[in-house]
Amino acid sequence: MIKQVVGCALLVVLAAPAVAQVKAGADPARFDVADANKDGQVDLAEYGNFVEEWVLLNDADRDGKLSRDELKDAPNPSKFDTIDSNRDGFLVIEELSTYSDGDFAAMDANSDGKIDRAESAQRK
Ligand SMILES: [Ca+2]
Ligand SMILES: [Ca+2]
Ligand SMILES: [Ca+2]
Repeated sequence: MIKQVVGCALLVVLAAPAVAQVKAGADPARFDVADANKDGQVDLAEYGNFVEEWVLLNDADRDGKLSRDELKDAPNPSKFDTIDSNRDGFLVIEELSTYSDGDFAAMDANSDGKIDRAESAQRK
């Protein structure tokens, strides 16, 4: 519990300046938003930051967790159960990071540690 609170506070501090640049309703598939340094590729750090910002954008009640209700407009609601590894009905950043690391690896077709636009487009 304490770990979650600290993690959440840290996230707010780290991500606050960037959130204003991301449009509300952005989803993790938004390549251009995720590519923070605009080099045409999204590396794992950029992807991780993007996921963290995405959590903040969708966390309407600011409790550091995403409920099913907060994600009702998400593009793939069926993924909720896949990501919610402890089945408590909430997604925390740890669960999303675990999922997004796997997601990233799955998209990185040539395993160079970066996702380019073509690899992103092939995402199912
Ligand atoms: Ca980049
Ligand atoms: Ca929440
Ligand atoms: Ca959970």
